[in-house]
Amino acid sequence: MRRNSLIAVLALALAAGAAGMALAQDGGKERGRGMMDRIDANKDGVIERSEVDAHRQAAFKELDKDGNGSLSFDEFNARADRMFERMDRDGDGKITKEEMPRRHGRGGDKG
Ligand SMILES: [Ca+2]
Ligand SMILES: [Ca+2]
Repeated sequence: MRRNSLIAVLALALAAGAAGMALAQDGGKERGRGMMDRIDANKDGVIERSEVDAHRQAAFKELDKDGNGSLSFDEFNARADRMFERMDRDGDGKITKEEMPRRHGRGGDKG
């Protein structure tokens, strides 16, 4: 299942990139806001270090289904599968260019 793990890595890289972009970019306000709402636990409109840490821990905990403090391939992959399903909006099992999350600007192909 080599291809699956590649997809998992790609999907996670994409998600991480998208999240970073949403936070960094003014244009992505809508997306950034959703993200911010999730992280901004006390809803004061400011994201503190502790909130980021808590969010990260919660995200890890959610992935770590058996709670052993580390992620197995299956645990890691479950996340990628969900991400894939979310991206594959028409559910045909393929992600087309149109279904790909938009990257910043045009031709911004860094990373
Ligand atoms: Ca685990
Ligand atoms: Ca599709």
